[in-house]
Amino acid sequence: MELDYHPELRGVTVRRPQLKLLEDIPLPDFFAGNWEVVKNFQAKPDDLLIVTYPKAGSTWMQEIVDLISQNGDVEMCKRAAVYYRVPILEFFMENILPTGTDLLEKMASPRMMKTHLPIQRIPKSFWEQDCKTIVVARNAKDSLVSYFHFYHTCHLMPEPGTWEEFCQIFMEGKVCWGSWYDHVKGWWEAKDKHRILFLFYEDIKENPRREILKVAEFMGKVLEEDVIEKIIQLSSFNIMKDNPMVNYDTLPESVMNQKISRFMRKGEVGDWKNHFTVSQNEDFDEHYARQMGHSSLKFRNVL
Ligand code: PPS
Repeated sequence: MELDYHPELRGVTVRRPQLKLLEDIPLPDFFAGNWEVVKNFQAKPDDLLIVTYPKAGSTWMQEIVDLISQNGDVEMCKRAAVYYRVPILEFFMENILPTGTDLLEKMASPRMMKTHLPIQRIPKSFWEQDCKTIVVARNAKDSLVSYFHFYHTCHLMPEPGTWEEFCQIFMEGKVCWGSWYDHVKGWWEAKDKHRILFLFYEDIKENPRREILKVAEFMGKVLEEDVIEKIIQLSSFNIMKDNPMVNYDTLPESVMNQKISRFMRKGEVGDWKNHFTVSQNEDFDEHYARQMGHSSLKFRNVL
């Protein structure tokens, strides 16, 4: 049954956006209305920023950091939908959903927030304030597959086109938030210049305890053993998929049609093998080598 979490959205029709270049980043056109505010956003020294390219596990990390900061208190972490507890900095859909920067203005410190912006478009106050940043990167093929399904489900994304067309626009960086390749390389190169914890989705899947402990240490939190166990459980795919405060069941079907595909879809490593044909995979690998060949950023082999 659909939740009525946003009564203000009853009967509202959401039009799919066009892509619009904001500076050099393709974004849903409606984000343009708040772009200047985002650029001039005033970070505070104790802000914690989560960064991922779309579909790399940002919601997972939002839930992990909130669980850590609330000492694993499950009820506290159900106090609101995840996008209220850890707002999305650049999100803007005037008169339809709450604006990221407005939510952050009203939030008490220490604030936690997420963004999908590439390094060169992060508001400069984050660097001036030397804020801590957690980056999560996910291998390109699984990100692409997840993004394709999400484009279908989420009406705040443009039309996805066919699978072949989507693969093409993904490789060309003509999707929301731009090029996966530039995004991950940009953040990777910045990781030693700022207070950045760089994590991989595949590592969190492999050993959530190890990676959650890295996050807690980075946040300066010491956790009791039973709290660590609780956080591992509560942030697992199986628990999160049934938690309406993180699985986006709070949004009506007009925004997120989860009958098409669940937001918490599979949560696996290597699902791309169920989507790529042999020749698509060859083309993708060739393009990947051209884009990533010179980078020291290596994703684990997910074959
Ligand atoms: S978004 O729309 O960009 O904010 O999406 P994002 O949250 O970054 O990424 C969504 C994908 O992350 C998966 N996910 C998880 N995987 C494993 N464990 C947990 N707990 C978890 N939570 C979210 C989610 O299922 C999406 O991946 P796919 O491959 O589509 O399942």
